[in-house]
Amino acid sequence: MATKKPTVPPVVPAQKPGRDDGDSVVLERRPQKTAPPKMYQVVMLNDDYTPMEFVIIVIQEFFNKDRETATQIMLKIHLDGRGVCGVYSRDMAATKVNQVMEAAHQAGHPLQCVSEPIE
Ligand code: TYC
Repeated sequence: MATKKPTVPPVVPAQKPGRDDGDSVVLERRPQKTAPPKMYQVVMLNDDYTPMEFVIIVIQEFFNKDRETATQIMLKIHLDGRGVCGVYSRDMAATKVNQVMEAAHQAGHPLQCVSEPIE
């Protein structure tokens, strides 16, 4: 029975990475592997029924704003229809949305809140 001689893989001559034949160093541009994490803004929406005071307290409590800032954000939402309460990682933004929606639901208010990727 004829056995086939195992073939030897071709030997590629080793090359020092990053050097060409001369003295110069060759820098290779590599595509970036990890993109910076996408950030999400938590946007609160206006409605005709949720009391202003409730919105101010929610913004203070869940977005760590002082009363003055929370009042300004609430008024912006009231006037423009929507306003950004904070910017977070995707998970943290989702948590904030859930916290706000849960608090509004518990209190019987129709307050709505969404998260949106930025850029
Ligand atoms: N428009 C509401 C009112 O007049 C107040 C309000 C502000 C409701 C912001 C929701 O996200 C909101 N009582």
